[in-house]
Amino acid sequence: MDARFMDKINKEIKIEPKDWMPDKYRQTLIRQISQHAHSEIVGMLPEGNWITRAPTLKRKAILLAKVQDEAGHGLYLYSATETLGISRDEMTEQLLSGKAKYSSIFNYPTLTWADIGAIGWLVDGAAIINQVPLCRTSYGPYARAMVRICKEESFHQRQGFDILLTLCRGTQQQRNMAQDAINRWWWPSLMMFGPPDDASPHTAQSVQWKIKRFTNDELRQKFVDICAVQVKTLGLQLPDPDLKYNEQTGHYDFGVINWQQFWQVVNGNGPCNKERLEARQKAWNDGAWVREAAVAYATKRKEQEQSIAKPAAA
Ligand code: BYC
Repeated sequence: MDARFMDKINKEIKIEPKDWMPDKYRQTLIRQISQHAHSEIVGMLPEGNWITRAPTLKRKAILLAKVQDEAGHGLYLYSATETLGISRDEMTEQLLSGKAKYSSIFNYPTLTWADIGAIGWLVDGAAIINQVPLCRTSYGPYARAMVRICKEESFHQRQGFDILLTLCRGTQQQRNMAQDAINRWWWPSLMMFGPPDDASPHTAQSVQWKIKRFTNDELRQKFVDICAVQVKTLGLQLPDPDLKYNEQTGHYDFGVINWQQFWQVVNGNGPCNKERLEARQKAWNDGAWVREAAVAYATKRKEQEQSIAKPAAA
């Protein structure tokens, strides 16, 4: 069985829900896809914080649409995870108990409007670099969900860059705001790609199974190379004195990432971890009546259908 499975992986044949798969492959996918779904949903919180304070009606409508897109991404990803045999309730329980992680990036606060620009440019930009290869991931439902998600992410990235560009063409105070946001979001964005390859317990196996198509460090380097060029259009700087183009490698060298800070945030001690989980817990509690009503409605419908299918004997 294992050899047939690996043969399919090697031939780039997608694994589908009813196909045989090693239990560890299934568990890895449940872990990664559910954590990805949680990240989309928790990711709505820092941006949602600015919907009521967007500077114009147009910016408000765009931000509203973006945050709604993130909800949609979360829902496709929860559905893709359900095909692996875990329920939505179990996934939510894992998030709320702290067993399942969500992206470290969403544990930082959004202090000014420029943060919405920086999130779009850097956070969605990092998401695209990480997620475009996932359109070719070996598990069919995940790969197909990623195609649509990536299309929407590129719109998100463009809107973020547009916010920053507008600020940079404004007053000195606005340019300072944009620079300050980039200074705060740059290093956490690099951490989104996960720990360095030599400290990443899952990468080697996930690359072999073609769940991940590139390693964490490979994707991080791609991201740095792109941003180092794009920041010039803004006339701003990335907050890294060691950032420098390396003629020999053809890539940008960059400074040392504070991995201690990364693990602090991942392990629940970032600036907003508590607030984010409290918001999700509240949403879950407040939604209890909706879930109960949906179950009651479905039960009633089933009873009605059964009574139509089997009319009482005359
Ligand atoms: N934050 O062996 P590793 C978005 C954990 S949403 C927190 O490298 P793996 C967006 C990792 O889970 C962004 N935890 O793991 C949404 C593991 O712990 P567990 C989310 C992290 O899975 C709204 C441990 O560290 N994107 O883009 O091979 C608006 C060891 O790591 C992080 C995805 O989820 C982190 N940054 O690689 C805008 C994409 N990094 O699980 C944007 C799909 C690592 O053993 N996921 N950890 O307890 C992936 O590509 C991979 O799961 C990762 C990690 C590259 C993130």
